[in-house]
Amino acid sequence: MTADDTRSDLPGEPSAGQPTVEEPVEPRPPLPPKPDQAAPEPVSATGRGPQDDSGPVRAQDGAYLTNAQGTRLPDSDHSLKAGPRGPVLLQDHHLREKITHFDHERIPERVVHARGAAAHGVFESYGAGAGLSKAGFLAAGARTPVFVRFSTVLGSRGSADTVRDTRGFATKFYTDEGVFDLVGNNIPVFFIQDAIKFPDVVHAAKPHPDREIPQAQSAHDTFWDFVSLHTEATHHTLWNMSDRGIPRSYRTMEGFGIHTFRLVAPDGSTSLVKWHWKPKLGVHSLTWDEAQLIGGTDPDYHRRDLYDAIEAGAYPQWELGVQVMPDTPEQTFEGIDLLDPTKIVPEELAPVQPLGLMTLHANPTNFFAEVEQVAFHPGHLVPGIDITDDPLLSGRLFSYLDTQITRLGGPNFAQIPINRTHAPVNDMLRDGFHQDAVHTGVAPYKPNSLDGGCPFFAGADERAFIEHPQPVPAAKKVREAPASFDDHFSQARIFWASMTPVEQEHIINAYAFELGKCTEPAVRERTLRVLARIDGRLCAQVATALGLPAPDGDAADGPAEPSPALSQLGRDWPVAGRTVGILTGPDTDPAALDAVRRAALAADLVPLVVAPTGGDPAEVQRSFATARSTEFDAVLLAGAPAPAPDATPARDARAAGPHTALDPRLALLLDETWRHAKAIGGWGDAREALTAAGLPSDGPGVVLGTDPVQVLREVADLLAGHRVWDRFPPPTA
Ligand code: HDE
Repeated sequence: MTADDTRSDLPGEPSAGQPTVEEPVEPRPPLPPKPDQAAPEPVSATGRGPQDDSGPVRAQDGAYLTNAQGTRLPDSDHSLKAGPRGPVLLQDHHLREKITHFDHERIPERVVHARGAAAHGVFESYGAGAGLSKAGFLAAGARTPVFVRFSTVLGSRGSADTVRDTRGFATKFYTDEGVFDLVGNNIPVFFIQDAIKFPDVVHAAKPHPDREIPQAQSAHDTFWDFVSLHTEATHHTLWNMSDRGIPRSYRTMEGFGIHTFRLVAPDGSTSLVKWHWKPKLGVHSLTWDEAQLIGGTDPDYHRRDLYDAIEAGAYPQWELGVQVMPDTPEQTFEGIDLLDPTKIVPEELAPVQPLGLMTLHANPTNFFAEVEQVAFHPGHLVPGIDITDDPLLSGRLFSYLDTQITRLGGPNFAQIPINRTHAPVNDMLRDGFHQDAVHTGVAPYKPNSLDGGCPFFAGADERAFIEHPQPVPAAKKVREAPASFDDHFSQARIFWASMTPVEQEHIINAYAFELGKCTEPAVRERTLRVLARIDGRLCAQVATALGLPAPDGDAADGPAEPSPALSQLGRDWPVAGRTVGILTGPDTDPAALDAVRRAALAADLVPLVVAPTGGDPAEVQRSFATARSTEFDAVLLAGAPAPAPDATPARDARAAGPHTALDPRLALLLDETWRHAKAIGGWGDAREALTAAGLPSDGPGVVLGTDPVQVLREVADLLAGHRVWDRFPPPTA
């Protein structure tokens, strides 16, 4: 063998006849961002921005590799050495710059909400809020750029998306009057009523400090120890144990501002409001089993779903709405204390009034620059939107600014491109770490005469933010909560009473799982006593699952009035954006496949063709090696999919019948699709394939026919209800 023969076996070396994949050698400028990925135009305090030809500040520029000072480099692969086999020289300033920068690439992750994904979009106002608030972005026809970050709360940056947890839903509106941040969650109530308890609840929910276990979940002793002792957490914990704790997608999550805010109208009148985001796709969740599978097979599930939908042009949309309550001195509504963040106002008492539509249409161009560095703050307010005295909100107004100073390395994080307001800034704030601005003038103070008195104060007529002069009742300083905050159970009971039987069953299973993971008997028993205050059956069934006696009696006071808006079931939702896996095999009729794909696209569904092996990505999007049922909202068996390779053994005894050798990956996919109560359609030999997989071809949610497009239509009708809920076993009494 010659030396040349050996070279052709090296990794990366093409062998004869194969296409060559080589690093390009001709200098050329970096690729520009795709047109639909443009970040909001930055207008910096330095004045540098899109009006300059220089492009975004500190972006990569020019065709040649340089050091950080812009000096071109001939090599970046070898350290400077005393001879090819000699020691590396300390004088290698290029090596030091490269490694030192790398050493400092990571910034502290967020103390909560570390794991997230985000997108750019636009908010278009209907004008319906113009009479409620003087905020310019709520005026009729106003279009405002937004950036939205979704997140889990407990896990660290690398944790899985589908854990049981609350989700963050934080929106930055780049309005003409300054930035407005609506920093909400997907659950409308919170664990605590006073910010001073936040470190307690977070310490309890985070992994145990000795073992750093478990990651990203509440199923452990310290969490349940805290929430069983601190019963104001009961309502939020119940929401977490419901299907809301495992959303199907960020696109199918509601968002809530939680606290009551005060809107100030152009005429100075005020109202108390609660913010809501309503997803156009409806509110859907995963099943627990799906969430577990995805945690292993695709931990980036939610992040990927958001990214892919936007790339595909299926832009997610939410309507922003408010529940409007009169601003009375008591700040209560129908007996509900509006300053208590553990309480909702049922939508049946105060309907959500739609104010505008948000569309997310562009993915971030750089995850670190945008998603990691974005800094939200409930105190970023604009004229027309003010706070109330909710004690949880007051603490947040302190916390967010404080945490950004550590996380983003100093007080100048508002200058980071993603955080820059689109309104002119003249703030007299100076210097500090990471100061990017070169301020002119000599008098960064007021009053001054040396800079001509600039900048000037604005009045209400010049759109200044002026705090609403809310009267403060004469009172003594106390460390106390009002008596109304003592009610920890009535709304948990409303939530439980509003769930359908299958949703209640999921809640029971969730408590049984979480408490089953607790090892301290006192924690389990105390939690059962809390559950008894919500509902006797809930308590008894969780107790049975744990092998414990249920505490005596249901101590709750009277039946609760359900709020139907709290249930995710029983409604038809749009099917746009839902994924349909089309399972094909060599015998699938291409004409039928083409017709179904077209019909699916016409219905705004996302068809994904799955074939035994991959293929041209335009034709086949998934192979049996990579596809899992969890990716699809429904599946179609396209004729005779996957007659198994001869060598493939039958899955098990159930795989009898014409398809004795049904591909085991297909059999597993069908089994999971069935188990997760998703619609299954098919034509041709689909019935045989189902039988071979051990599934009833006449069961609920199975649509078989001869016309593939008609089958798709019927499957789409089932998708409107999200799942085939009849497949879940009826709850035991
Ligand atoms: Fe947060 N929260 N929070 N929080 N929160 C943070 O700020 C805090 C609370 C929420 O995508 C932190 O920048 C306190 C309620 C979201 O970047 C921190 C209290 C709600 C995000 C912080 C609360 C939220 C955060 C951590 C109790 C729903 C992610 C990193 C008084 C209305 C924002 C950061 C993003 C993030 C403090 C309670 C929502 C430490 C002290 C209630 C969506 O500042």
